[in-house]
Amino acid sequence: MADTIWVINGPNLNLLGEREPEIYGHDGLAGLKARCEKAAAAHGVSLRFEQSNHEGEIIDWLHAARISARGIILNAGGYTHTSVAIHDALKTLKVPLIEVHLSNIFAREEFRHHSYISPLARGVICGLGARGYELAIAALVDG
Ligand code: CA2
Repeated sequence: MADTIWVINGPNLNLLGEREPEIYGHDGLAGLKARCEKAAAAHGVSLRFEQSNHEGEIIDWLHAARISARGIILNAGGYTHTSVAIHDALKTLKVPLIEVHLSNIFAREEFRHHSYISPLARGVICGLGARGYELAIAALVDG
């Protein structure tokens, strides 16, 4: 478990590849998962990759990972900009957190510029698409 990196994806990311490819790219969630698994294997760590449209399920995964994971990569989707409940769960983490977004949230609407996640993250990567997840895995392995 201490060698497991959790990748947690929030609402609507199950629709990746189906709409707005100019923002989110052409790859679907399965392709993103495959890239993360390949990166984790190359670094000798195991990976748990999840997606949910439900805030409580995301919080349950954060609780499950909060002490024993190698680290957590979180793309909370739209909850990034709204969720005090996810912010509160992140406050209890004993392991490093990296916030990732496929798109550059600062080049988009003003309401995407604020994140309830960023103050609790070791680092934030946005605008690099799936590459951002691979970089986050490398950063967690580096420690
Ligand atoms: O850029 C990101 O990764 C986001 O976290 C994606 C969220 C958005 O609310 C954040 O501001 C930035 C939305 C994910 C929606 O994903 C879709 C994928 C395909 C089609 C429609 C939505």
